[in-house]
Amino acid sequence: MSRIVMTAAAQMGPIARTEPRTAVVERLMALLHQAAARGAELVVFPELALTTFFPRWHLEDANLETFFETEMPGPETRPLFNAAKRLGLGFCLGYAERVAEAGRTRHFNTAILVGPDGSLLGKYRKIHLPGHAEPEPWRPFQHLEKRYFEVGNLGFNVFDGFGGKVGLCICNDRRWPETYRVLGLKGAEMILLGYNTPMHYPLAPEHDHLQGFHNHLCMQAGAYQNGAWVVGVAKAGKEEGCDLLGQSCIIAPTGEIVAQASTLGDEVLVHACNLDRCQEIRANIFNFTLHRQPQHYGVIAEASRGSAA
Ligand code: CDT
Repeated sequence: MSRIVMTAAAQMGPIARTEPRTAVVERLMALLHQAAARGAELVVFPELALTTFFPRWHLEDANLETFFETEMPGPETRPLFNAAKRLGLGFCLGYAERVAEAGRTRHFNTAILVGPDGSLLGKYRKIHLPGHAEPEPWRPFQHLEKRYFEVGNLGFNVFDGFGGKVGLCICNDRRWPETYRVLGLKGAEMILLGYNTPMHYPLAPEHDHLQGFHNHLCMQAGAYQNGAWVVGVAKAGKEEGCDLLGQSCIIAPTGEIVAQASTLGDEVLVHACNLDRCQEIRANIFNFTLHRQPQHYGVIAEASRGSAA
């Protein structure tokens, strides 16, 4: 019998800076219900799905901290967990995490994987943080992830769930082949990720028209080269004056897009992902055991290489 995971990509339209968490959670629950009505068992939400994409502003401490969650679920997010459990749905949710750890307060850009029974199956803290640490007033908007978050300290991990092996990563991670390869080497059959991708890239505006192409290029390559399903889910649309890419999609292990969003708003895509299809790639063209030549790959993990701009 095939291992089918009915998977929903739950794209979100913009979230206003003033939109309360409770209103956002209502939207997430509406998406959950749509996904359940279409037979989903796993729902993937975007990166930082509970608030507007706040790294676009230089914020002082008191304002900044309002965007972080200190417990998950907390009072505002518990209804989402309860609804998912009632519907028998698992989900992947991105949020800003503030935690007391190693004797200090730490901030991470985090995603969790929750099982259909409400149990926490896995947690990931974003490793590739894009943007800059100091405010750069020349930009039309900031991208201060390097200021607001620490590099994730949990590594790239694969979790048992939904009858298979599920890997997590977040947004900018999807552009790096190392992300998929580490997850692939750990056996990921499905890689879930959310993103907030501005259409305008201030450092190379001549590439703005390629945002959609680069989005699919890297995720399709990651899926194919590692024989894994990839589910990429956007927060899309014009958010506080900033245009964010849509194009949420579900990609088969062959690299083919099998479902894609057609709007920039709240929208659900559902696909029956057969985890056994990973073997079409993993047992053949990318049979890691037979064909990898890691003795020639050492430079990839050398910290001193390529670190200078
Ligand atoms: N959220 C996030 O990681 N966004 C980045 C924007 C890159 S430009 C600073 C992305 O890779 O889509």
